Amino acid sequence: MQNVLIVTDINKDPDDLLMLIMAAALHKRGKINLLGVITTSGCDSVTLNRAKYARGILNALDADIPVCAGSGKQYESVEATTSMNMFVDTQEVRGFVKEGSRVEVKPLEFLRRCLEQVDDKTLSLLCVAGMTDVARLMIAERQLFLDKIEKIAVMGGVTFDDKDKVGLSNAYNNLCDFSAAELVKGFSIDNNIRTLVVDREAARKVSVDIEFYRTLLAGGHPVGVHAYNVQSEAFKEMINGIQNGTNLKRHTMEWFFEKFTTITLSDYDKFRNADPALIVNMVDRQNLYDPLTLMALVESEFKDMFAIDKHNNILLPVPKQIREIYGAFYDLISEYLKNMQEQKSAS
Ligand SMILES: [Ca+2]
Repeated sequence: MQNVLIVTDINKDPDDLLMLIMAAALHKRGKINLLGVITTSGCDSVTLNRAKYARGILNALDADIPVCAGSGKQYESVEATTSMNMFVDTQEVRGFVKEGSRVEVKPLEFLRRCLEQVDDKTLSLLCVAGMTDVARLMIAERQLFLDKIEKIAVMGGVTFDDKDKVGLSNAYNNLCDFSAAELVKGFSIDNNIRTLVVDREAARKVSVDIEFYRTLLAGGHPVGVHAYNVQSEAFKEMINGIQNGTNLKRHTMEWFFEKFTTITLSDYDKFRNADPALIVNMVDRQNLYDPLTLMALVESEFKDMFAIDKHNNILLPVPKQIREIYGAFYDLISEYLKNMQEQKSAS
């Protein structure tokens, strides 16, 4: 069985949340053995809140998985620090945080224990967040890491120069801690670790629409309802920012429609004062990012759905069977939540 350890920065965007639901579903179906979850990005109090939140979500999913808060880190860029230290604390999130109060706080100890409990070369590492703790583990427990880790999947991005030398793109997860990302990349290449990198272009090939979230909302499971709310709040906030001019300059209404919908308009100005909820309803193209990276990692289940490019020892999975990927994603998450909700109402 494939043992899986997850590094996530859950909170704010819905894709870490969907990835976590999917991981719990795969774990419950016996497709993977989810060993643990570690939360990174931001100062100590933020990684701790993320950990409690993840633990609360897993509790609500009836998945008793150990969770640990990763090392807090101050980042060089002020902008990065500000955005990473933001923990969106809605009433719903606070409820999950409260439910998930029992988490661990010593990341290196936690990771070491996860590695020690598995057979050699059976552990897969999913990195869908900054890589501070993974880099620290590579340094502190080099041999243990090499003995136990079978492969790594990263949501990020790499570049290749004309000699095929690997560099890092400006993907968010790289920027979170660039030196850690450099170290992880170099270590994986030097030691021939099977490394799968899912980049933005690949992630763009599979997207979800508002219907998916409506299904979760209608299913009534608290985590499904929460996923719906997280995504609509995140979009509403983005639209508010565009309408009030507080977002990045390049984030215009036209940008929003181009990125998140298949709709092209001749005039975007008419949405300048529109109700954000109305615009959210038009979203039909939201990329899968983190869940897609998990699927690329669980090759026993999903390998045939991807085409894999190989460049200087780095594997670049690109969605090939788009409809099948979306179908598997949709079924795993909605069926799992639906079954749980039905069992709950029956008892
Ligand atoms: Ca993430």
